[in-house]
Parts: sequence; structure tokens; C-alpha cells
Amino acid sequence: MSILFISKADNPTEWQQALASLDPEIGFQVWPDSGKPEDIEVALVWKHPPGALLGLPNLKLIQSLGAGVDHIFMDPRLPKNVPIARLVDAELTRQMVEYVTLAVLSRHRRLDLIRGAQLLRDWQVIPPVPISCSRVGILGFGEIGRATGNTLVNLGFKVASWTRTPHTVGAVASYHGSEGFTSLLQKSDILICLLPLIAKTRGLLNAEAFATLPTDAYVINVARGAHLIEQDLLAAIDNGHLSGAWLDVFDAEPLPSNHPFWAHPKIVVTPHLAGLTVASSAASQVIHNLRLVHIGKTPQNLVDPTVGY
Ligand code: OXD
Repeated sequence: MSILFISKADNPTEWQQALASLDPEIGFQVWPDSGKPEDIEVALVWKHPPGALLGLPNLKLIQSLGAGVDHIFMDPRLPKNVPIARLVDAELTRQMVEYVTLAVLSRHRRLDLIRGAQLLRDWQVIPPVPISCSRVGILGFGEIGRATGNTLVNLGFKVASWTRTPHTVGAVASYHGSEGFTSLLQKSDILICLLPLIAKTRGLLNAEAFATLPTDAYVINVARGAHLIEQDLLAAIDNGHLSGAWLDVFDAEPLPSNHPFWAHPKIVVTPHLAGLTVASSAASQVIHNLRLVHIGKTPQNLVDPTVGY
């Protein structure tokens, strides 16, 4: 019973220790050394090189090291019929909620204007808008979207959510489909993108979507860079329709040093750090899934390959 670890972004030693502390019997190999390939039952991956998962005759699960799985589907030589699972981890969800709340509150209390005034040594009092008048739209309402929505509702924001297909949620208004998308945009002073990246969500945040948002709206993207057309965002901010954006993900990562986002006064750039998987927290889920597939049972947090998330 062995795991093959493939990631340049995560620390293999931390993962090996976290897994061994829960079950010292489990084998752990770091790609490209797969040890005895027939022993590998789970591949634990983040942006693995195409074809790296071939030649593992007993592979029973491809486990993402992150909440997203789009990086797995980018491999054109993915082994057929091996289930894929995303990571749903309380620590990862908490970090995402924390980060998005930081961005929403910064915009709500106009930290951008306050900082701008500070740089000019200008004692300018910017009165807050009542929180119940700040409408937040969340695109994507999975584990992280729901946790974020609940936190923002508890703070007093008026929150609505959008998914491609119908969904029911408690205190949060829900929209779906293309008509629902337009309705949600029209009512979002702050728009948060938490969507999975699939063909249908690629480029969804484009000139038309930005024009549908209310004047002065603000865009937060913590999903994938490819959800957003970067030139369209710049145009919508520079022509004064949008008040700015807070971005953690980009078309090209690392963001090239000559990219206009870096120095834009109305754009906050962070280097894809909104939620970082913590081995000590997530290892138990990986072991649980390994034990399930080892005895022929269905692993948790499976992805539907026909929809891509
Ligand atoms: C993830 C990410 O998918 O960090 O977890 O982007």
C-alpha cells in the first residue's frame, strides 16, 4: 500500500512525516522514483507532468493536493478509469474564508481610499456604507463558497450565490444558469469568484460580465486566472466602471514582472496563497481514501470526470 507524491509546490518531507505519524506502514515515494510501481495505489498530485501517472498498474485513486482538480485534467495522458478526488480540508477552507473576508472587508471599508489618502498625508474621513447595503455575489457554491457565504452573512452582508445548476442554500439567495448569472451580477457590489475551472466557466468574467455589474463594483478572484479575461478587467477598471479588483490567481503564474496588474493602483495582487494545503491537517483524508480504495470502496470527495469537478 503506497502513495506516489508528485508536486513541486508542496513539501514531500512534511507530507511523508504527516502520513507516517498516522500510519507508519504506508509506503511513500516521491516522483520520479516510484519504487515498485505495482505497489502504488494512490497518486497524490499537484500539477503533475503529463504522462507521469502511466505505468502504475494498481493505481486506484488520483488524489489532488488542492481543492481544485483542473490541473489533473490538463494531462492528456491521464490513465483511464482511475477515480479522481479533490481535497476538502477544514484548514484549507478556513484559510480561504479568512482571505476572502479580508478582501471583502478591505473593499467594504475602502482601505484602498484610506491608504491613498494616507500616502498624500491627507486626513480624509471616509464614512462606511452600512454593511447591509453591501451586496456580495459568490460565483461557485461548493464547500468553500458556502463557508464564505455563511461568514459574510454573519458579518451582516447581503449575500447571494450562483451555480451552473440549481442549488438550495439557507440564508443566502441562490441563482443558477445564464439568466441567474446576469441577475446575480446586476446585484453584486462585490463579486467573488470561487468557481471550478471547466470549459463552461473559462473566461466567464469578461467585458460583458463586468458591464453587467453595478457601477463601482469590485471583483475578487480566488479561483483560477483563466476564469477572468485580464484585458477586459483592466479596461473596465480604467474606464471607471469598476472600482478595482483583488486577485490571487492569474493566467500566467508567477505573474510576469512586466504585467500591468503589479503596479495598478486599483488592483491588489497576491501570489496564489489564499489557501495553502497543510499536510498535518489534510493527511488524514488522504489515508482514509487510501484505505477505502485498498479494500475496493468508494473514496470521499470524488470528482465527476464528465463535468470536471
Ligand atoms: C487549490 C488551490 O485548488 O490552492 O487548492 O488553488
